[in-house]
Amino acid sequence: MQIQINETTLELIQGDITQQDVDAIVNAANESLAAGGGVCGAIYEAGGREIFAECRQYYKCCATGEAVITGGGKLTARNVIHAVGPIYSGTPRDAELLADAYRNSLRVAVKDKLQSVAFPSLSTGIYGYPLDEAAPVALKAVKDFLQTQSHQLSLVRFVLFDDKTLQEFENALKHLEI
Ligand code: AR6
Repeated sequence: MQIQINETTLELIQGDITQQDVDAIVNAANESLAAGGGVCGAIYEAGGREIFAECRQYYKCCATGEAVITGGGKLTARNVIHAVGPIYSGTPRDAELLADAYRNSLRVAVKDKLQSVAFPSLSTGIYGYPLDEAAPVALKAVKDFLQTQSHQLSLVRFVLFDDKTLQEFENALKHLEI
């Protein structure tokens, strides 16, 4: 499923984030930028430890809602943007921090003049954010960024791992006000 927002295609697909041929994939990182499970573990496996060594070399940590960029190691993607989503707490702050993580990832991409970025569903795995709450926040944050910021992005893709995640995002995209 995809929609067009001015010059940018916003696309939802089911798949593995590590296999994407884009300028940057986004890692669902933790504040210490250490390798972990989920998306992080898959990036470590497919892209190699140098991605995380570069994290340690250039950045000590990354606060929740923020994002930093490294090279893509052995991945097809040229770069990895490490974004830290919130650990779900059930408070209104969750949605602000989740939106920040998406917005700041796109800001980093724009700063480096990247044209294509692929996101996983941040925070909805180990960090426990309910999918039906996270999907509309994620899509609105990206849509608002694309509509209000100056950028050169031609593609923003969400790569959703399983049927349920894809369905929640498709549902949220249908209800997104453009
Ligand atoms: N491609 C796309 N999506 C994936 C993949 C993949 N290869 N693998 C898992 N997902 P998570 P979080 C989905 O747990 O909740 C790490 O240890 C997964 O099904 O990766 O932000 C970090 O180091 C879920 O829908 O990220 C942090 O400590 C979504 O990606 C912590 O987990 C996010 O799941 C971050 O937790």
